[in-house]
Amino acid sequence: MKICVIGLGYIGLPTASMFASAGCEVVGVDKNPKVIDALNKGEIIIEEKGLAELVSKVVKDKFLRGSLVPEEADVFIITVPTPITTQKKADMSYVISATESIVPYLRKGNLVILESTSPVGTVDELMIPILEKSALKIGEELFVGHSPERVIPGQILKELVFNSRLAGGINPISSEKIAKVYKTFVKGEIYLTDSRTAELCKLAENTYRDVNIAFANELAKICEDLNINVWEAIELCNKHPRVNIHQPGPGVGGHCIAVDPWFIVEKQPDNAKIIELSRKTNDSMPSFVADRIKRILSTINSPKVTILGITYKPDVDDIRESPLIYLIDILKKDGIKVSIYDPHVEKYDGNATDLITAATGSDLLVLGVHHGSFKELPFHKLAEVMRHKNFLDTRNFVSLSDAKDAGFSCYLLGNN
Ligand code: SAJ
Repeated sequence: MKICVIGLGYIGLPTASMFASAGCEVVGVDKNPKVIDALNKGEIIIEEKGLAELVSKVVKDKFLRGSLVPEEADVFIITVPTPITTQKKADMSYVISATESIVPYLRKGNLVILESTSPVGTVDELMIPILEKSALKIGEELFVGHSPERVIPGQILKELVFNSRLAGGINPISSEKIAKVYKTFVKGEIYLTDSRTAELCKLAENTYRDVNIAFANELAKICEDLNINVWEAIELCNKHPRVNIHQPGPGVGGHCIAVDPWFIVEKQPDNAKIIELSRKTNDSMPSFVADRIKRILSTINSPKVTILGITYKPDVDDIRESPLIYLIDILKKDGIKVSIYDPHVEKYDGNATDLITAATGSDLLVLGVHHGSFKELPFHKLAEVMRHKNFLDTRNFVSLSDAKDAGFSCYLLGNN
């Protein structure tokens, strides 16, 4: 089976590689010549556990190759970005151009699968009219559907194989064909449904998480006011066999949880009230943390803050939609000097080369991201270089006793 994968990002490249490792002939298509050049040398330009070795093998064994343009194939899989605009609307331009790019190569019996997370109606209302330009009968000569991924960065290769998946066709035969294609490497259950249901499920899965994080963040605000430690309260609530309150934090980042709920709000603004309010609650956390920082520094002239971690979640290099970037902007706009240290991020303006350099002359250390390497911070060394010894943990991650032993005044998000 020959497969053409359009879009070689965090999802497209691992997916293309999994099909290639299952023995399919795979052409990976991307507009970025750097991605294609690297791929055809068997190299990658994104960070994901195990991917470099896999890509190098399947390219060497000639199961996977890169191309700037599509080719005829049995199956076309679209894994391009679906970003959000500043007006919180879905930017479908990449899906539209990817769909248009494959039309000249479509042949009778082909299957087109959209993997990109998309608003409900993308397959039947947006893609089908474009695919009809192939003059193939949709659902009879050309089969189409949506099969969203459920993988988490850092675990992608394992979860691509073992997570269950939806096969959402525009008609039952399309769903069957989608399921058959993924069965080449997926060991998880594959559930048949229609394209609109599959589109909604992907969005609902991530929205479920965003709403529950918003509940935790709202509890953090309530507990600060009631002089309760929210982390202790949530831990005790979760002893209940049917309660699973999520974790508060400085906000919700990434190109999934922070984005997908807006795709539902856009289509259903009158019904998606809890969903919209949850998004706004999570997006309020950077300024909530900034207010706490300003209270801590209120007696210090021209204060300097050091932010530890700027990625959207721990132990990744991805800063997309990171709440810490928003927090840094708010602090800088308020005239507060900010230094940054994140060992997972190679290139970011102001990212210090090491922790002590970042903390030198600082009045407050803020733990923004709970990277494993921040679990044991050298508080005694930090105390020697900082101007004031204040520490704010926004993730309840670091043992505050170590900081207190070194003479730090300690603060915790969600605790007064
Ligand atoms: N976060 C919290 N509190 C929590 C959990 C997460 O503040 O209790 C924050 C994180 O710090 C991060 C954001 O939320 O900023 C998102 O984190 P995440 O752990 O949800 O990670 P993602 O976005 O990489 O992965 C999610 C997953 N979706 C679900 O768990 C329902 C993953 O399975 C999806 O495949 C992925 O989105 C996606 O690509 O859609």
